[in-house]
Amino acid sequence: MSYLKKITLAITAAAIVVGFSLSAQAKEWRGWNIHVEGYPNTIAMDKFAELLKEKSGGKMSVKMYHAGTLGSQPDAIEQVRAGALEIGNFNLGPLGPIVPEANVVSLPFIFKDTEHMWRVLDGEAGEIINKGMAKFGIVPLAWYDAGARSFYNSIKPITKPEDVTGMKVRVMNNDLYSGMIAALGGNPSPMAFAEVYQSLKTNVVDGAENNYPSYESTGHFEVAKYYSNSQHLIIPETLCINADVYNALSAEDQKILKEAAQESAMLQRKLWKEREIASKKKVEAGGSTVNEIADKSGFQAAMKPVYDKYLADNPNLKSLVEMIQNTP
Ligand code: BDP
Repeated sequence: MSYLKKITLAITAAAIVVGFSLSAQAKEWRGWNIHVEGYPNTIAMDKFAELLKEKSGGKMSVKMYHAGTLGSQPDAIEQVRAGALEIGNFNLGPLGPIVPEANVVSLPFIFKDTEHMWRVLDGEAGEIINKGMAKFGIVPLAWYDAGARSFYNSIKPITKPEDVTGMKVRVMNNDLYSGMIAALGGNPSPMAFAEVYQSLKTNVVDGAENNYPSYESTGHFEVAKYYSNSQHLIIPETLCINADVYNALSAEDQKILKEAAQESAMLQRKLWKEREIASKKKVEAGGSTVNEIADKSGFQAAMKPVYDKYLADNPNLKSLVEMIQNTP
């Protein structure tokens, strides 16, 4: 073989190898997360990215953008739906206004406790919620724990529904939450998560509601000292992917993706339990007053208009509500 021919062959072979590996290597996805460094979700999402790369031999990879650097949650949900972002960790609260089935978890007191929520999500009701999300362009891969949300404010401990009367309370963007505050006689103020600290500090709002880890990680406990354990909402979070991206994957890659997500969720749930305890300790040490509400029946009874409105808007979802209520 002539020298020239050898060179030509070598170049052709190299080009084939380069071309092949370029086409096999998919583009790096982008993942949205609202939480800061060290938060259970942040650690679990980084773990997901690591596992995905490892299990797929580098074929699938995602770069995580934490602390809401890619924008607010309602915007990020739209971006994942549109495929401008591929991955997100979303609370089902802000997803609810888009996906009626997913909104069922935002009915106050629908879950008895977190264990009840897992049983529901692992059963038929969970399937209905999953399918609901897929219809709107989002494929859920695994569930993260977000504990229970309770009220906190800068005025006084809340022990009965009337204590909320007249209070201006920040809620996530979802009519069910505005209805919930209104049903207690308060003034709901829907607002992005990132704006809550300043609004509490400057008394634009009197209070808000969240779980211990978020009350602590955001510093809200520094500016709203009364945390009252109402536990009125137990809302799961989903680690999810854009549906078109998911559907374009091979069955094998979909399996790898789900495995990585499940493993990350197991880690998140373990870290969550630890963080709930640590955050409660931290806010108490920081001067917050935590009170229990032994009898929540007044709060529960006050939620009737919220349920009535949801069922009037979604008559077809009555059976889903009952399915959850009847899940032991
Ligand atoms: C936190 C959720 C986060 C929400 C936030 C909020 O993890 O997704 O954005 O509450 O209240 O508990 O906006």
